[in-house]
Amino acid sequence: MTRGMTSFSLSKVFMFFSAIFLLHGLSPLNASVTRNYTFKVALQNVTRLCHTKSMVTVNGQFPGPRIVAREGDRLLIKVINQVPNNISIHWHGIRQLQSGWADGPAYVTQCPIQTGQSYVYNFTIVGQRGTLWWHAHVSWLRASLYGPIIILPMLGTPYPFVKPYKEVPIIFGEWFNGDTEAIINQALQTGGGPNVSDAYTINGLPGPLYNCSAKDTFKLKVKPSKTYLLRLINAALNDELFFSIANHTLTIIDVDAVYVKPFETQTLLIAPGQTTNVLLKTHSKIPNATFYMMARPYVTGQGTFDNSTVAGILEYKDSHVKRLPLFKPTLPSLNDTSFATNFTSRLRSLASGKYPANVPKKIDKRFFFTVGLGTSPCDLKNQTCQGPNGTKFAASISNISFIQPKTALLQAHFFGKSRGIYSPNFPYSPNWFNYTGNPPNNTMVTNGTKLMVLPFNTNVELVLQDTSILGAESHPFHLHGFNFFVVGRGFGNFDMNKDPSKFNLVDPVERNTVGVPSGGWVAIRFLADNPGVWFMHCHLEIHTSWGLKMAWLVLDGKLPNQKLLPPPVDLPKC
Ligand SMILES: *[C@@H]1O[C@H](CO)[C@@H](O)[C@H](O)[C@H]1NC(C)=O
Ligand SMILES: *[C@@H]1O[C@H](CO)[C@@H](O)[C@H](O)[C@H]1NC(C)=O
Ligand SMILES: *[C@@H]1O[C@H](CO)[C@@H](O)[C@H](O)[C@H]1NC(C)=O
Ligand SMILES: *[C@@H]1O[C@H](CO)[C@@H](O)[C@H](O)[C@H]1NC(C)=O
Ligand SMILES: *[C@@H]1O[C@H](CO)[C@@H](O)[C@H](O)[C@H]1NC(C)=O
Ligand SMILES: *[C@@H]1O[C@H](CO)[C@@H](O)[C@H](O)[C@H]1NC(C)=O
Ligand SMILES: *[C@@H]1O[C@H](CO)[C@@H](O)[C@H](O)[C@H]1NC(C)=O
Ligand SMILES: *[C@@H]1O[C@H](CO)[C@@H](O)[C@H](O)[C@H]1NC(C)=O
Ligand SMILES: *[C@@H]1O[C@H](CO)[C@@H](O)[C@H](O)[C@H]1NC(C)=O
Ligand SMILES: *[C@@H]1O[C@H](CO)[C@@H](O)[C@H](O)[C@H]1NC(C)=O
Ligand SMILES: *[C@@H]1O[C@H](CO)[C@@H](O)[C@H](O)[C@H]1NC(C)=O
Ligand SMILES: *[C@@H]1O[C@H](CO)[C@@H](O)[C@H](O)[C@H]1NC(C)=O
Ligand SMILES: [Cu+2]
Repeated sequence: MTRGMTSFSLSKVFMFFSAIFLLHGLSPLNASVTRNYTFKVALQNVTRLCHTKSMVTVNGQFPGPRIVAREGDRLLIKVINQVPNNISIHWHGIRQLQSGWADGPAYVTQCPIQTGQSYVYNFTIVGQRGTLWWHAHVSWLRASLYGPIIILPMLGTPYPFVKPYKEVPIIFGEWFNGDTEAIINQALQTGGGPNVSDAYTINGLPGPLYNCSAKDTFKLKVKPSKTYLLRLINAALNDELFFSIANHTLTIIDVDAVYVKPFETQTLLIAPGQTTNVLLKTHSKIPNATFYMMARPYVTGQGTFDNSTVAGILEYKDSHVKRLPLFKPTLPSLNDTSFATNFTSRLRSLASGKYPANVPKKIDKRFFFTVGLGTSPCDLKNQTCQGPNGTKFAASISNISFIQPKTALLQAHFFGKSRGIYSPNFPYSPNWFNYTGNPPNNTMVTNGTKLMVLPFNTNVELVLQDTSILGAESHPFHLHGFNFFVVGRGFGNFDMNKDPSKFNLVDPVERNTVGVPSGGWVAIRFLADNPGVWFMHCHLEIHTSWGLKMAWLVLDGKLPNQKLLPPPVDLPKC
C-alpha cells in the first residue's frame, strides 16, 4: 500500500490541507503489518508571503506526507532522489533497534542518496506510541523536507486517556523567502550568523499576522464538547517555540512518543526536534467567537533571530454569528526562562505498571560534556570573517567541533575501516574552566571526528553543561537511537558532589530531545542496548552546522539479537 499524493497538484494540496490533516477513522489499521511508502524527493514551486521559490519536497507536498503506523509495525519507505541535492532522511525518535542502517543522518549511518538513486529505509516500531517525525538529515534540507510520524497504540490497546474525537497533526516550521542552502553555505563561508527566517508556519502556513499571508492560514474547525488530540511537532530549524490557544486549556499527555502524567497548561514550550501530544477539550456551548492559536520563539542567545508570530485559527462549526470577535492568547515574553523552567519541570513519566519508567539505577559510565559556541580562525584570504572579532563562529561539545567525515561512520565501523575516518577517543570530560562564569580568554575550539565507544548494555549517565564562552544559550539536544531519562537539571555549574542527590530516579520524563538550560546543565541516563553509531547533536540546525555534534559507537552484544545486521544491499555509496 503506497500512501501519499504524488499526483495532486500543489493548489489541490492547499485546498485539501485541513482535510488531509484530520485523521479520520484510523482504527481499522491492522496489527503488526508491513507498511510501504514511496517518497519521491522532487522540486516543487511553493509560494508564501508573496515569494515563490523552488523547494525540495517529498511527493510535491509541503509539509511532507504523514506516516501512520501502529506500534509493532514494520515500515518500508522507498526514498527516490529526483533533485540535484544529496538526500538522506532521518526518522526522528524511532529507536531503530538493530536497524541502525535506516537511521538516516548523512555521513553518520549512511552516505547520502545521490541524484537518481533510491534507498529503502526498513525498520520496525518497537515500544513507542505517540508522535514522532521524519526530516532530511543533510545540510539544511530539513527546512522543507519534514512530516509527521503518527504511531497508534497496538490494535486493542486503548490510550491511557479519554478517546479523542479527532486527531490533528500540528507541525511548526520556518519559512525563508531565500534559498536555505544558499543561506547556510554563505554563513559557513563567511563565518557569520545565517539570515533568519521570514516567518514561522503551522502546517506550512504562516497565517494572518504576516504581510500577504492571510489566505495561507491553518484553520481548525471544531465541534463543541469534544476532545481533540493535537499532535504538535517542532520542525523549525533554529527556534524553540511557545504555543497557546486563546481561551482554551491544553492537557499534555505525551512527549516524544512516551506518555507523561497529564497536566493542564495554557501555554507550552516545544524545542526543535521535540513532539508534544495535547488534548484540547472544546467548550460545551458554541461560543460566538473565534480563537487564535499562536506560536513565537523562546530565545536565550545573543544573535539575531526571527521574532515574529505565527497564528492559526480555531473556529467552532455552525457558529450563529457571521462576524465573530477574535481572541488572542497571551504568550510569554521572548526570553521568559522562568516559564520555560517551570513548564519543563512539570513533565514527568507516566511511570505506571503498564508504562513503567525503566530508569537506569546502577551506572556503569559517567560522562560530563560541555556544549556551546566558540570561534575558529578566519580562513578567508583577503577579508576578515564575520564571526566575533573577525573570526568564524564555531560550536563544540567539550571544545571539540565535529568534522563531518567523507564516508559514513557506521560503514567504516562495520567494515573495520575506521582509520582516517574517525578516532574512538572522545574525552569523558573537558578540561575544567568556570563554564558559566566569565568567558575564558581563548574562545577557539579544537576539532576532530571523535567517537565515544560503549560496550553493549552500558548504563550511561551524561551531564550536558552549557557554557557562557560566547554567551549562555539553551541547546535542545537530540540523541539518535535511544530515549533517555532526564534525571536532573539546574543552573550554573553542575556540582558532582551536591546535585546527584537531587536526581529524580522515580518518574523522570523520558524523551529523545532535551533542552540544556541556558547557563545551566541537564543530566540524562540511558541504557546503551542498541548496537550502532548514534549521532548526538544540538537540534538548532545552525549549531549542528557549526559542529555541535558527536557520535556514540555502541558495540555488539554476545547474542544474535544484540548485533548490528549487515547493511542492506541498496545502502547508498559515497
Ligand atoms: C510491502 O512490501 C513488502 C515487500 O516488498 C511486501 O511483502 C508487502 O506485502 C507489502 N505490503 C503491503 C501492505 O503492500
Ligand atoms: C517552477 O517555476 C518555474 C518558473 O516558472 C518553472 O520553470 C518550473 O518548471 C516550475 N517547476 C515545477 C516543478 O513546477
Ligand atoms: C527488512 O529488514 C528485515 C530484518 O532485517 C528483513 O528480514 C527484510 O527482508 C527487510 N525487507 C526488505 C524489503 O528489505
Ligand atoms: C476569552 O478570554 C478573554 C480574556 O481572558 C475573556 O475576556 C473573554 O470573555 C473570553 N471569551 C470567550 C468566548 O471565552
Ligand atoms: C451566540 O449567538 C446566538 C445568536 O445570537 C445565541 O443564540 C447564542 O446563545 C450565543 N451563544 C453564546 C455562547 O453566547
Ligand atoms: C522584532 O525585531 C524587530 C527588528 O529587530 C523590531 O523592530 C521589533 O520591534 C521586534 N518585534 C517584537 C515583537 O519584539
Ligand atoms: C527580557 O527582555 C526584556 C525586554 O524585552 C528585558 O527587559 C529583560 O531584562 C529580559 N529578561 C532577561 C531575563 O533577560
Ligand atoms: C509554575 O506553574 C504553576 C502552574 O501553572 C504555577 O502554579 C506556579 O506558580 C508556577 N511557578 C513559577 C515559579 O512560576
Ligand atoms: C586578494 O587580493 C588580491 C590583491 O588585491 C587579489 O588579486 C586576489 O584576487 C584576492 N583574492 C581573493 C580570494 O579575493
Ligand atoms: C573580542 O575583542 C574584544 C576586545 O578586544 C574582547 O573584549 C572580546 O572578549 C573579544 N571577543 C571574543 C569572542 O573573542
Ligand atoms: C564561576 O563564575 C561565577 C560567575 O562569575 C562565580 O559566581 C563563581 O564563583 C565562579 N565559580 C568558581 C568555582 O570559580
Ligand atoms: C586573560 O586575559 C586577561 C587580560 O588580558 C589577563 O589578565 C588574564 O590573566 C588572562 N587569563 C588567562 C587565564 O590567561
Ligand atoms: Cu545549540
